[in-house]
Amino acid sequence: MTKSNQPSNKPLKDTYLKTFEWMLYGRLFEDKIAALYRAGKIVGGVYLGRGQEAFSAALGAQLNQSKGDVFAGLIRDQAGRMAFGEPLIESARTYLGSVNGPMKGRDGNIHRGTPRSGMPAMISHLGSLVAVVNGMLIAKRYKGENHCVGGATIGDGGTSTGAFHEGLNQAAVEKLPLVIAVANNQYAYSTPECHQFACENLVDRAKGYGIAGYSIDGTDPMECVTAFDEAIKKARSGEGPQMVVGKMLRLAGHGEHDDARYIAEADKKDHYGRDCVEVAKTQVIQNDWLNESEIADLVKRIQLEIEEATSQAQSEPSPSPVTENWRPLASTHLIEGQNNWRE
Ligand SMILES: Cc1ncc(C[n+]2csc(CCOP(=O)(O)OP(=O)(O)O)c2C)c(N)n1
Ligand SMILES: [Mg+2]
Repeated sequence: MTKSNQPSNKPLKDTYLKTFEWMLYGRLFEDKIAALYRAGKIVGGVYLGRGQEAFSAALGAQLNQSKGDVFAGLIRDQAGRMAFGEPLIESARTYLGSVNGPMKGRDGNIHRGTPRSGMPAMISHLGSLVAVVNGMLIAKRYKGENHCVGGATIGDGGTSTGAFHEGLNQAAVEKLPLVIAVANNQYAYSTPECHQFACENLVDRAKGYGIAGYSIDGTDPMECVTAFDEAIKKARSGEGPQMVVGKMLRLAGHGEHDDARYIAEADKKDHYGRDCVEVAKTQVIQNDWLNESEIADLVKRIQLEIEEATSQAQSEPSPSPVTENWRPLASTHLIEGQNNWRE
């Protein structure tokens, strides 16, 4: 972290281990999904959060669904979604087009959501989700629910959109409890960061909005846990929006259809090219929180759960082209008196 923004509190072992576990879930589930995609079993696109699990899970794991918090993730946030509370089976059902999934088999990858449990469905138009989270937080404020925090993620490229600017400005003016997590993975598809922004560090923008900013190493899970701990606490206590900028490298293509040959070898060998999951394993061992065989057992247990969830989702039916009404999910029950929306 930059010195002026050094977090004052030490990460709790429990929070770290919870984050580590969700990082593993995210990584191992996406490895399986990528394999199924290459095997032709997934119809939609597949976009991985490889290399960003620490940043994503540290936010999702420290937001609290039962306190009314909100988590709005994007395409690199499998780990964060699971950490926030999305059941593994629902992720599997969405990718595999099961009619039993939250999107009833209509989505195919990452536009899933359960707004009433604090997770708005992802909007692909980058920056737009910030205003959605603002709206959810303003609604909670009107209802007197004053201690909820909204976490929203965005990539380096997404911070250049008008919607991002408008959303951040509104959050700042309204002093909303928004934690905006900017994952600077140095590329927006194939566009490198030197063609994205001219400021030295994206956190410099926080000053312009009049909000708090943190600049952290997104490949360091310990730093991710401590920074989001502090940012969430400050947002919850009424200090207004908090911008956490994490630097890392996207360790995959933009999607699994992209071989990312444009990423320079020098970037891969750089400090930020390291794998946060490997860093986390080293940190848990160094702290004597888990040993290698305990980590191996954890990996095995998670892999087994993933195999069960993906097998179950594959055994479930797709939506029927004949009997499915194909109306928007949010209005289907209003039109037909059915409660098709899960929440
Ligand atoms: C407003 C808008 N413009 C363009 C796109 C197309 N698009 C989808 S992902 C992407 C790259 C995003 O880069 P970044 O924000 O850095 O996120 P990353 O993919 O690196 O996680 C682009 C340009 C979009 N979805 N929305
Ligand atoms: Mg990017």
